[in-house]
Amino acid sequence: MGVFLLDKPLFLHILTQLRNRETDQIMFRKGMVRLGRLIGYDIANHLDFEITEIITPLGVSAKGVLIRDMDNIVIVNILRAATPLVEGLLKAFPAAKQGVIAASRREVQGSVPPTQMEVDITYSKLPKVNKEDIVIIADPMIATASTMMKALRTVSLLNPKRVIIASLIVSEYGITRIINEYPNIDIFTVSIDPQLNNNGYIVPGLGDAGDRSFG
Ligand code: HSX
Repeated sequence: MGVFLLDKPLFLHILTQLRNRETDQIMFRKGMVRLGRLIGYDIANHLDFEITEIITPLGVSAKGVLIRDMDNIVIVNILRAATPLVEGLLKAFPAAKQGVIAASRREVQGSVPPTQMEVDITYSKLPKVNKEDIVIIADPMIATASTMMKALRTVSLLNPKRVIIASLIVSEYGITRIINEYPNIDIFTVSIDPQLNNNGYIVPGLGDAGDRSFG
C-alpha cells in the first residue's frame, strides 16, 4: 500500500506533451488514453499473482502466472475529465466493470490557495461491488483532493478488497490529505506537483484536463 510514482521516461514524455499548452485537443486526449493504458499495466503488475500450470498446444505442461484479480476490477470514472484515462485503463483491464461519478468543483478566487473546495455530485452510478473486487478510481488531476475525498467516501462504503487511485498529477497537498485519511489505499500517479494557486489549480499542472480534452 502506498504511493507509486510512475516517473519512467515514457510516462514523463507523454505527460510533458500534456503539460505543453501547444498540444491540441486531439493530441491531448490521445496522450491521456496512452497514459491510462500504461498506468493500467503498472497497476496490473502490482496485483497479487500465483504460479499456475497449463498445457500448451504441443501437449506439454508449462508453468505460468495467473493474476486472478484481472477479472475483479471495477473502474470508477470521475466525470468528465477522467473519460480518456478510463479509455486507456480499459485496454489494460478489458473485463472491468464500470461506474461513474459526475463531480464539479465550485470555483473560487481567493487570496490564498484553498485547502478544501465545495464539490457537487450531480450523478453517481456504481455497479455492484463484491468483497473480492478492486476498485480503481480514475481522475487525472487531484488538487485539493476535495473531489477524491467524496469519491473515496462513496467507494469505501462498498467495502471492496482494495482501493486504488489512478491519476496523472497529484498536488503535494492533495496526496497528503488523502493518505492522512485513507492510509490503506494505493495512489498511482505520474507526477506530484508542488503547488496550488489561489483558484485551486495545480501548478505547474496542465490546466483544466476536462476543458483540454473536450473543449
Ligand atoms: C478537476 O477538479 C479534476 O479532474 C478533479 O475532478 C478536480 C480536482 O480538484 P480537487 O477536488 O482535488 O480540488 O476537474
